[in-house]
Amino acid sequence: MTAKHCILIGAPLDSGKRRKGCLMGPDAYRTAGIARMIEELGHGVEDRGNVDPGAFAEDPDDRLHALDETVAWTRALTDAARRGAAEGFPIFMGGDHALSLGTVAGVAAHAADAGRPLFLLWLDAHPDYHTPETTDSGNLHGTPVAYVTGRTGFAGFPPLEAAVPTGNICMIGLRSVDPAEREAIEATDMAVADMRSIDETGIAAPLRTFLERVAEADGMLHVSLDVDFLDPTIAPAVVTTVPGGATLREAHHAMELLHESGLVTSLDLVELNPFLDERGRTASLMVDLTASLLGRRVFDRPTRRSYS
Ligand code: 6HN
Ligand code: MN
Ligand code: MN
Ligand code: MN
Repeated sequence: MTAKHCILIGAPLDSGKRRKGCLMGPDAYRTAGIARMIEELGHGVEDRGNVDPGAFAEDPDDRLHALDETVAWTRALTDAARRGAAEGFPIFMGGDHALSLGTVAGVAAHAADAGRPLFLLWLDAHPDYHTPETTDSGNLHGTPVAYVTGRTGFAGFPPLEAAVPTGNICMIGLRSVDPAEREAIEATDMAVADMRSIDETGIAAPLRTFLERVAEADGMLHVSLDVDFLDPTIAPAVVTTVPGGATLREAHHAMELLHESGLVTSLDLVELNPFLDERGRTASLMVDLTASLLGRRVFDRPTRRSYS
């Protein structure tokens, strides 16, 4: 296994929706031992602390929730991600999914600097493909994929340095798609494996197909892992729970295939709301999944710690 230089970047962004708690995510991952786990797997690890979004205007509470705050985070995270991707393997500890407006934009800018295509694997119950114009909820955590693919409607957001082509995106785990998102997705060449198709083929088939394409293109690969990709019975600490999600083994299997591929170059851990957790089990599960992605094998797994 090639050792990575992992760079932990905290993104306590909580502006992408109304219900609070994701701001505690980075410290929950630290408490669950993410740095120690990475070291134990033989990688280097450096915790850069939390990103600061700088100044922003107070939310006037109009149709889009906390727009100015999310714009400020997008700017700050784009910079942090661009630098992090140039220096190692960044792991963005969220924070809600609005953080991916910045992390994916920054990683895409780095890939363009490096002259390599960026691919994006979206592991989520939701496609997060709304624009600020199509969202019904006004919650910007439902918009990052639209932003990073260069869709219009993002007035006020920083212009993208490099867009991710929709053909370089694979979404796995979908089971809650709004009508406007469905229509927009169907007009693209995005690869989509919803839970129905995972029932039919298993989770490995669509992932292997996608990874082959990334390898052929010598691409960089950003993985965005939303807690609600997982079934809420194993991962309760998230606001947007949707029944019928990935099982423990499906999720680990996906991470194991990602590790084996050697293709992943950056990772988002998003939507963890520690306020809703049960004895840290969701935070610990997200750390365990990250361990599988970084090379922990079934035979090497430690006996479960304190959560039941
Ligand atoms: N997430 N489609 C819904 C909305 O409000 O736009 C849910 C978004 C969920 C966001 O998964 O990060
Ligand atoms: Mn508001
Ligand atoms: Mn999401
Ligand atoms: Mn989601």
